[in-house]
Amino acid sequence: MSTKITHQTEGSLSLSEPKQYHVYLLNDDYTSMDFVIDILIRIFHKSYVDAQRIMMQVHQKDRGLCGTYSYEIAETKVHQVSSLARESGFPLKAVMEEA
Ligand code: TYC
Repeated sequence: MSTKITHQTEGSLSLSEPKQYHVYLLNDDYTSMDFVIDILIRIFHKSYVDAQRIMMQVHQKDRGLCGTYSYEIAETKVHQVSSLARESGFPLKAVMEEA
């Protein structure tokens, strides 16, 4: 992802940081806790202890932050969660939101 160059009214250039996106896992009643922990380790590179903590937060509070990334990386993580969940027969979903 390249840094955006915007033109200002004075004609000078300013550099702005590319936007960042939070990726959250959503709770549901059917996905197993072990599968969610596995996703957090494999897709979001969490330790077992952090994965367990994030999974429990989603279970109790309905969503939990998994990481913050550029648009393309966040979108890829959301798709990876969907396809691994679908393959395993779970309805697990991830969503992204501008940070
Ligand atoms: N609520 C699920 C259960 O009781 C566990 C779960 C946790 C599901 C986190 C999704 O993102 C999730 N089996």
